[in-house]
Amino acid sequence: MATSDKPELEIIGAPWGNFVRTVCMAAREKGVPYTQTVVRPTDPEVAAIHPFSLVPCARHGDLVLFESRAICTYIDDAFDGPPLVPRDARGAAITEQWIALVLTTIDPVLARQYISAYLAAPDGKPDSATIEALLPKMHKCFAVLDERLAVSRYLSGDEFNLSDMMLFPLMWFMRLKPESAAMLEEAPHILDWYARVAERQSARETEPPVVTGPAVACGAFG
Ligand SMILES: N[C@@H](CCC(=O)N[C@@H](CS)C(=O)NCC(=O)O)C(=O)O
Repeated sequence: MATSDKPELEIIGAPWGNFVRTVCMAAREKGVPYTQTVVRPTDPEVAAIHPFSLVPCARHGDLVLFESRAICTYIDDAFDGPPLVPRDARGAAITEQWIALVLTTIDPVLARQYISAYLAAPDGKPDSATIEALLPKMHKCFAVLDERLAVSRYLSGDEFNLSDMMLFPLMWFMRLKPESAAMLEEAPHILDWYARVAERQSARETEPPVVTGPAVACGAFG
């Protein structure tokens, strides 16, 4: 490893955070050892790094980073190991296209709005009008992904890459709530892709522990 003389990478955030898991998968796929500091986004340590107090954050030597895409770029470029994104212009652009779509359009609907509605509900039962209002946007996300994965083995083409790592932890959450689980059941190509990715060592080794009740809310987002 080119940076073996450097300190170990530290990833900050709990295993339930979907983008925390993305970064952990990226490190494992790259073959980069890391330690994970399990703290909530509300922890002062996170607030001191991320201007909006979000995880993941990371440290490597004197480098301190926030934002999952930036951390993955660093993991990919600073260490030896298999590339996480294609090195050719065409493959890289297609990969960035899907990463951007997950980060800017799919995650905001499925995680920040839908899953957060469940986590914010004191009894775990969100207001039905809130969920109803989200359903069309959620259907659109599932339709776009299922259509893509019908013609492409992985999100960006024939090979597994960082775009799949961006999406996979989010889809793990989709299995846990009723409306999203029902949409997944009607998305056979997403399901096939999910099964393929779930078999990877990086996915198996980052599977969040199963917990119930408020701990889920604490671990996942708050
Ligand atoms: N754009 C950020 C998003 C990070 C993000 O949304 N993190 C969630 C957990 S996966 C979080 O910290 N949520 C806490 C909150 O919203 O208060 C990234 O890609 O790193």
